[in-house]
Amino acid sequence: MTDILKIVQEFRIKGKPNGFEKTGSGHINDSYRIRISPEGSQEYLLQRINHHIFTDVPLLTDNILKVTKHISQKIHSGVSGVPFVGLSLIPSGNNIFFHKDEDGNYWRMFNFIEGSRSFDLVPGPELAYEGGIAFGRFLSLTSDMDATGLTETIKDFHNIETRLEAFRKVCIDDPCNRVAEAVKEIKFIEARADEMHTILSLGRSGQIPLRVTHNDTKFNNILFDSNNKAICIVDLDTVMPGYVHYDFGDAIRTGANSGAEDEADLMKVNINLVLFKAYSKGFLEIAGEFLTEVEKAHLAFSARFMTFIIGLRFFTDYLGGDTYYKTHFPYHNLQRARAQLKLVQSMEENASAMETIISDLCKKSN
Ligand code: GN1
Ligand code: MG
Repeated sequence: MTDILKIVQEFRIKGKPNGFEKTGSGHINDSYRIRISPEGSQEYLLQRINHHIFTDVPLLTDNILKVTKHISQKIHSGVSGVPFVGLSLIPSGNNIFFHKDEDGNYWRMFNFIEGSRSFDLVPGPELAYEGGIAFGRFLSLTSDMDATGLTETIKDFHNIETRLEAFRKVCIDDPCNRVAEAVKEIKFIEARADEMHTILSLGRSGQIPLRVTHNDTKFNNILFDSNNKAICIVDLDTVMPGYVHYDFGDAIRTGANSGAEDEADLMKVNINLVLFKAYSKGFLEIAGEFLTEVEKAHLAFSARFMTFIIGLRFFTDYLGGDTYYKTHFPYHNLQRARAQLKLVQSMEENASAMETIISDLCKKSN
């Protein structure tokens, strides 16, 4: 077992580490909250980076440094309306902001944001609205960064072409003999595959701009204070060039779902239009000022697109033998995929209502 407190010593922290606990519900990295004495001292968040997924840790670190420095500078220069508490990487002994241990694992450390909490399921429209403001502001804060100055930490992350290719390949290879029992899901995916190229086509033809996007805007990546005000956006591993639709869509997938991401009872999985409207309202109050008409016109669709592509990825991982996402029980990825595909279906049934909500909000923000 890794000696967590020994790893902590590799970083330049203030105070003495005196305990830790595992925290967070991410599917990729492992996170530990590090307690520091004397009591009341700044605590830290230690993370083991999954280097099988983020294969170039120095480049990943460089991206995060660029983004956190950019946001901190804005906070310190008092840009109005910035509610964010700065997240910063803690230097390691050799000043490179990560540590590689004897077993080849990579570790990094952030300041722990005291008194904050996050929500896997959104409790109500007030929080959804706050979340929309937070991700709108993240986009606005990074809008003057040069997108080409950041590297793609995972190549083709939301590229539907390569995601479908990987899916079709695993359907043919069928390494775990799981295809025969998954015909219904395969048909569901193939029936929608063409439509799901929309965002990529708009980008390739220059109709929507590349921006600095977060790309993993799960609602639980927003930290709230005890007054339910959003104070920080975390999980910056995939901040890189992307389209606004990736961020808006993924936030709706998780922030306006009436069920959990891996809900087993599909009856519980539906798009919640009240939460959808509240999130969209907050988001457009900020981002409505700088998004183009073409970008706005595809926001409602992007929720369906991102739900589809994440469902496709869970399903591909299931068919391939569960090698990418952490799973907590057998068939977990299949259960996640089914819940996502059910949410796609619910969004299809509510597509015109979602379009109307967005176009009404856009009229107001004009
Ligand atoms: C992963 O970091 P985490 O576990 O929240 C994944 C996202 C998916 C998400 C689905 C690097 O995010 O793309 O949307 O799971 N991150 C990576 O819950 O693949
Ligand atoms: Mg993540």
